[in-house]
Amino acid sequence: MAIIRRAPLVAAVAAAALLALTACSQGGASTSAATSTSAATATAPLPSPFNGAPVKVALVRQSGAGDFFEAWGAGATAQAKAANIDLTVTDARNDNAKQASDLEQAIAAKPDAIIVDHGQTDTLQPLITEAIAAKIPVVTYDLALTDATGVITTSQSDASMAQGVLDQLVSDVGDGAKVGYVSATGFAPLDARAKVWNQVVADHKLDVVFSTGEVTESTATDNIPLVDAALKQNPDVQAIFAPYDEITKGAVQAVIQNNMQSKVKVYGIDISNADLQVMTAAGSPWVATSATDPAAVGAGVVRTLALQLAGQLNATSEQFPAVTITQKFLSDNSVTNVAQLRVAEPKLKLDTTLVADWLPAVSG
Ligand code: SR1
Repeated sequence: MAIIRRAPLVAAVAAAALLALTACSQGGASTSAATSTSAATATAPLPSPFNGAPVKVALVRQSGAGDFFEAWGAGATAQAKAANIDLTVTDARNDNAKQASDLEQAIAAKPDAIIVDHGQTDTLQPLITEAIAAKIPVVTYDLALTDATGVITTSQSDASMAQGVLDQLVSDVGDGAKVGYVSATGFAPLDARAKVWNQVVADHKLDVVFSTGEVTESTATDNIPLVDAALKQNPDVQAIFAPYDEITKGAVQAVIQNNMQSKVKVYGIDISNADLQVMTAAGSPWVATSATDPAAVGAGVVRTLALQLAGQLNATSEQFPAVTITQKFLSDNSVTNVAQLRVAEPKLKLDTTLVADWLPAVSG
């Protein structure tokens, strides 16, 4: 009886998870991750240096693959277009040596500015110092630097993101619960989230029964066997913290294929159309996430640069705020895609953040 009753749920959630994994494992453009953006109307003319020939900006990315990075890139590209920026994008596909070489070439081309999206401190710091010495303005996103002199740094509010979703985890499963952790080290946002995780584990005496995870060019798919093995060794685990949506999707799929979705809750970070399909599928173990709208963040990073070049930025560091979203919130507000989520949570649009009358936020 139990098996017959649960079968449609298993099928529904498994289908959603598999659809999401398929969407993100193909690389390149993904229909489920794609975010359409449109430019809001400026109410003042573009100031210098944007009121002449297009301003040349190099965007040097560690990876553009996966829902978050595709939507972020779409937002950055749309905002650049609206500000008369000619954006040249390189994607190192997680090859850190290639990202360093991309940055070297970008510096040699003497652009008006450079944006560096993610990357490893040791390979990129010397080149960023070189760019600053060459008087090329640099804005970073999600990159830890040992010397940020002259650099504008940006990120999401990673600590509050992790705190928000972990508060939900503790509220759901209680102090002392058996928990699993799926993440990777050496990525600035994941390292920032790990600090909060370690503190919450200590404060609430959580029993961490496994820690695993990796970031690759097929992160969702590659984490399934890791979490699958961890679940088989720790069938009493109650909750998993998997703080990057590609990893979250892998963890969810592993829970489903072990038929453990009624007893293991998954807590993630980030949101996309594909993620929402997984979260809202009947019986899904992914119960909460903390997220920004990645398209709005990509656009916000470009606006940070534009304001800096126009002499209108008053800070050297910007953090984009996130919201914590539960399955219940999605269900109560009938949200099944990012467009509906922006309506239910307008803060995600970031349309009053880092804007000017000549530089409105592009809207999703
Ligand atoms: C590999 S680092 C992945 C994270 O970076 C982005 O900022 C997203 O939030 C994602 O979780």
